[in-house]
Amino acid sequence: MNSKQTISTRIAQLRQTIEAHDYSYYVLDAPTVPDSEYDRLFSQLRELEQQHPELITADSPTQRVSGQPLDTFIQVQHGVPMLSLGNAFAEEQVLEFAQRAEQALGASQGQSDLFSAAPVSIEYCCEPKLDGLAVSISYEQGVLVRAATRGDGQTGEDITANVRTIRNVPLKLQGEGWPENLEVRGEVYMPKAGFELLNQRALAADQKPFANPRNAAAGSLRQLDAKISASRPLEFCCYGSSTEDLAQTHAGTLQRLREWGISISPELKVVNSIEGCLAYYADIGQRRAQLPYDIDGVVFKINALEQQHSLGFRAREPRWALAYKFAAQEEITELLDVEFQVGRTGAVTPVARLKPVHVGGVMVSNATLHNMDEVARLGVMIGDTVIVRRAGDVIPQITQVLLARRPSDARAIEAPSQCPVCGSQVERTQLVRRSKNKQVVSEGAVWRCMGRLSCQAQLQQALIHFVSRRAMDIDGLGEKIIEQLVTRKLVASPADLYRLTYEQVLELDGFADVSARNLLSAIAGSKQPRLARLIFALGIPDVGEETAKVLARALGSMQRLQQAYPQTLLWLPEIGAEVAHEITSFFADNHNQSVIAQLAELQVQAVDEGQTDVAFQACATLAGFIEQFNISGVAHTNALRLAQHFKSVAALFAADWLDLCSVERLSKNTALALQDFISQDEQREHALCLEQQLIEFGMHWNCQRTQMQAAPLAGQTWVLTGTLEQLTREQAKVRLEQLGAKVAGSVSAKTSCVVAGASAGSKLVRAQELAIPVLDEAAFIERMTQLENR
Ligand code: 5U1
Repeated sequence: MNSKQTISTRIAQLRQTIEAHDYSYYVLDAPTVPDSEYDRLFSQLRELEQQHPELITADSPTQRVSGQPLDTFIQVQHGVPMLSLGNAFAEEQVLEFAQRAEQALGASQGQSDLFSAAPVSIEYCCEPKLDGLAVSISYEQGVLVRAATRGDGQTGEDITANVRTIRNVPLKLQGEGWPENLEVRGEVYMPKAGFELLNQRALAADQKPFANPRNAAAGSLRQLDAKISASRPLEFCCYGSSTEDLAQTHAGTLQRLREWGISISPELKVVNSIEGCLAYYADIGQRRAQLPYDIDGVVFKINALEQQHSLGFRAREPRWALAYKFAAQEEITELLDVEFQVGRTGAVTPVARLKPVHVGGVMVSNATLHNMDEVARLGVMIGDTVIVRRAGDVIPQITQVLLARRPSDARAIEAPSQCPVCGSQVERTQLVRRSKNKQVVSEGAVWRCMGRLSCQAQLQQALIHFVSRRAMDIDGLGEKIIEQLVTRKLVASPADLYRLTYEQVLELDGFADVSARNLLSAIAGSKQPRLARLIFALGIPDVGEETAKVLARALGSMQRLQQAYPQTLLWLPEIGAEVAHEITSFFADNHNQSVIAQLAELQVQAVDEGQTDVAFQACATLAGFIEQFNISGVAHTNALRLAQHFKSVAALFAADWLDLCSVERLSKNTALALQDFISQDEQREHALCLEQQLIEFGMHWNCQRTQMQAAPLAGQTWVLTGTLEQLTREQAKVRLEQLGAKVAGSVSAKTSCVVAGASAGSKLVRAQELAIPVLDEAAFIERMTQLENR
């Protein structure tokens, strides 16, 4: 064998191996090699092909994206028309469909007397109806040659270049026995997780997100530049073939297609009665929210092809198939008005008042608009015709505005300048984050009523939160009672609860002697909570139960928490710049200070006041502290040198020029920048105060840097999902573990963060349901690098 032959053989082997891995991964859903091994094979093939371009063939796995962008799509004629399906929306229609089929098949078998003949037995094949775009894909001699949209069923558009980029569509058929010409049909769709990521990226890049996965799939597939399709998480699911005689049943046909590498639905089920079909519908309907893709119903097909042939078609719909649709989850309605609701922390939230409409069987007249950023993103105005969507139990949402139907008198939605409940000023919140060691302040999406507890809405919600089970746990103080206390002006802050008298409670609706005494004793019994509960009960924005626990365990007292500088809080686990800012702003507020003072006067005091947990006191390092000053030339390495040299902030600020010059390997320019910095009284005072506070709070410099480095993610649990492209799973896991995180296999409420690679599925969906932070691979790598360089 000459070397050319050897290379050509090696290329063929590599292609075959990659195709086999693709088959296991995409069709069997059972990966056979780790991503790293797959990537290695792929790179080898690409390299060999680059060295020998004459050996490149169109069906090589490296050639999914090729060619120049098109000017327009070419029209193609479907050899066999692409049919549509009859729809059913109610059980009776399904039963009628089965009855018609039974009768027709009975008649064709010569059973003219329906009462004496044995019933015709019909097997049905049940499949989910994916909410995507119908396409046809043709193979000649096992090689993908053409793909087309459904179009009007007779003529579609040539989207071959785009469909080639879909990773689970084989460019070459696997196995044996496929016909010379094979045409498969199915749905191209975008999995929910991929859709979410795509939209997150669009939002981050200030681009308009897609309204739903179907629109995203359609927009991604009909791209003149196939490179754009290639960058989108599209998948294909085959539901049939126009090629005859592949098997005797529909399920058998799909099974053969699967053996040739074509992806079919894993939810396929053959049942032997129409009741079986109805049970399938109920089962899938229940699991619908958990499926990794959107479906709008299920499809029942008579399984035996012979029976299908004998039933034939009516107009352009087969008599042997039926789509049983779920009640629509999206409807069109009108946005009548927008009202603003005030929450516990004063957040003023826009709520859409809609012309009532049935969505998925439920009458909807309100929808959430989240915040003013969402209003701007949707570009919605009062009077607009909008699409409202309900998914599962979540609050209905407006997903799209039908701009073409905008009336001339549509009104803009504006955040109120005064609170709709108390009339106080409404201010836009600020977002504080750190970037390159600098504090960056930008405008937030939330508008807040500044009335605090003088606002009835905030007071009522604050009290409901204060007494709740996970806060002060005061039994018997339900929402209705709180409403009475507020409207009768018996309570103006949580502290007032502890001042209620027997006579006052007795006068409330529904109270008598015993119940009044019970309530007062429940209130009195709550006076000594644990510190974490008391902190949580205060309702500090962004401070949930977990953050309250961290604050309590690290600082040990309400007084320390009130005095803490934001820079001090930043050293604590899981507290970022924004939360630190919220905490310090909360305690800077006179009103809040007064409530806390009153609670203390009323002897509402934590039982564990003064107790700190060393494990929770993050090890502040002097080097990290110096790095935060953001002095020109003083990044990680020089900060370490300065820390080793001076050993305290006080010593650093007392340094003179000669001292600075004696720091090992510090450039003159850096020494000059440092001299300038430490000579500023304001900086010195601030730094010394911070140092003193950190030491006072027990977070002094005597921790080793290694300890500090070992645990920036200590206590956190991360989950890796989907395909990572730049790192292997193992590499990602090792990096996380080195930073102190645990890596788990499933997502739960305890998960700290999810890293979602390409084609991430149910874990990503679960994370989104639980509002757990999700990073894509690029953001993950950036975060790891940041933490590793701390
Ligand atoms: N799952 C599935 N979707 N779907 C759509 N099967 C299916 N079959 C179809 C269509 C239009 O048509 C065949 C019955 C021809």
